[in-house]
Amino acid sequence: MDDLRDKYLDLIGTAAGEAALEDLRVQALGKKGEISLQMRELGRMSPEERQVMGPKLNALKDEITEALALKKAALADAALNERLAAEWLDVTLPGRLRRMGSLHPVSQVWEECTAIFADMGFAVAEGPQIEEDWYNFDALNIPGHHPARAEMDTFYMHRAEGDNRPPHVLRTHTSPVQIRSLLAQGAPIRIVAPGRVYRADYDQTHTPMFHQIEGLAIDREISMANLKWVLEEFFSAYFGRSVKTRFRASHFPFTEPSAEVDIQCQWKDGTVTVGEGDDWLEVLGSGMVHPKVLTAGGIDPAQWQGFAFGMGIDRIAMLKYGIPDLRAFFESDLRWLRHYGFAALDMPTLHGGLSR
Ligand code: 2NL
Repeated sequence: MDDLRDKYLDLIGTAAGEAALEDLRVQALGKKGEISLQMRELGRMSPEERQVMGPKLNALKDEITEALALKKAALADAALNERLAAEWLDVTLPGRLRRMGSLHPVSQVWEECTAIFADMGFAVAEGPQIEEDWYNFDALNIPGHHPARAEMDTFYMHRAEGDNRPPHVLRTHTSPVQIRSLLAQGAPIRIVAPGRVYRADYDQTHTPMFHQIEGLAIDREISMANLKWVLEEFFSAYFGRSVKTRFRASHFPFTEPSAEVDIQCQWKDGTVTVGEGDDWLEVLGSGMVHPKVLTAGGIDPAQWQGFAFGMGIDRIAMLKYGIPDLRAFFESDLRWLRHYGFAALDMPTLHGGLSR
């Protein structure tokens, strides 16, 4: 009996895992286990013998049962410790730094502009970049023979040979968006149309693709005075200080009367600062919408009138952030973008500065 005890305690002590333990339990205490068989023998013993062997066998059974339970707990403990060691993780380590992307400066200025006009009640309108020439020219009182068509260096999308319909063009301004809005929703209307526009021109101040924001307000009694207020309000909000404006008589086919608008500025050490000094910088064209344009937009000029303006987004971005060369905007050079501080969530501070 002591042999049996030593044998099982030994085997349990060195068992490698739960499956081996279970085998041992069956081997010792299962229906046909060694100890169970011996207990069955008790029936054939004399009462005296049984009185000695019975308690001994029961004690042995209890001892092995407990040894099995203890070993099982020890194995589970060891397994847990092994997992804890293997899956160790330092949650206090700093994260891996990743450089964040950010909006392109032109996109930032685009959104600033639309937000300022939105505060004044202008909705944002968008439209196709490939236009029918009627929307880009005719509707804006620029007929086929008009020199403005040639002056605008238009990109034409040629039709197949023998297809004599008028050509599509890359829009040269966002005015066609406003014609489409007029035709779709009528008057009264207050919209701005920001977007990409195209003209075949390339030098330090011109790229074949650039960005424009146009504005349009049509109602019963809209006047140039409303135009002046809206623009002065816009420039003050955009440059973060009050900015004087100067309206100079001009000419556009789509407005009558027309005015070019200058903003107050100062040149010093080859850079320009907006909102101080007594120099002027031209930034915008504007006027009262021509009656023929209203008619093309399905609006009765005897009932309605209003103003329109057009402004280069890239140009006012250059002014605000002191960027001298327009071409760099569209070269996607990350060193240039970082140099001008256009990091994510990090709007550059106001200084205005454009090298002469
Ligand atoms: C410029 C001139 C201008 C407009 C754009 C416009 C649009 C409609 C009707 C009438 Cl639907 N006018 N747009 C008016 C005046 C000037 O832009 O030099 N922009 C940079």
